[in-house]
Amino acid sequence: MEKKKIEGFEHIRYERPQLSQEEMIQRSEHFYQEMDQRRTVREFDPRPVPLEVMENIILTASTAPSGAHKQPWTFCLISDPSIKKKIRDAAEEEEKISYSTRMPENWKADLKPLGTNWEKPFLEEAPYLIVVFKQSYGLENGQKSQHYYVNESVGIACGFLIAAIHQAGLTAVTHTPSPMNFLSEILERPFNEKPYLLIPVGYPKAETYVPAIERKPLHEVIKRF
Ligand code: IYR
Repeated sequence: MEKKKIEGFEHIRYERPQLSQEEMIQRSEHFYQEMDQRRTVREFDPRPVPLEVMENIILTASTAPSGAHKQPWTFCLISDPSIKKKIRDAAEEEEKISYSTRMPENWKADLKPLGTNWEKPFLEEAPYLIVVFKQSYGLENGQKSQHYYVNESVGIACGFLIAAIHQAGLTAVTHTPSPMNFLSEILERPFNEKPYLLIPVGYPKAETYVPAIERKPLHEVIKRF
């Protein structure tokens, strides 16, 4: 591997294969078509998923860029049914209050087409739950260190995670119980970590239906200058 020091720090040569324009167009179109097939799925088949697949998905998420390369994330991977049950019970307790008193009517109206409610059977049905924690600061041997752009970094990593789940032929739901401090307690996470997203992963249940909703067309999401 070709190496060189820049301002005293080791660098390695980086190259990407040069693609022809046609190949770039074809590959970007193909990737877009593939990602456009992704749908949030809230009903899972209990069929087990190989652990290696889950590890690869998490490794992919962990390739995301992060502020000062601090990689301020922890992915808790849960398959233990008793922990899933604890999470479901705690999430439903919060969601019951959210749906009955915390969420305003317009919010609930916006969710009507998605058919969500306080009940979260997917937290027990999905073969795996991934709970993503953001590390607000680093903590090693009791020493604090600064992390930068933590929300941006962890958000990007979750995007990679969701893309990798889809690419593996699996489905997920991006679940955000609120508040979700119960996850820190159940999973006994240290003080520097805060729950960010809860993502059940698995095969979709046989005969799954998803809401007939559309994505914005190009002209609505792009402004050219
Ligand atoms: N956290 C709740 C409510 C909810 C909120 C939004 I914004 C969604 O897009 C979906 C659900 C729940 O998980 O049910």
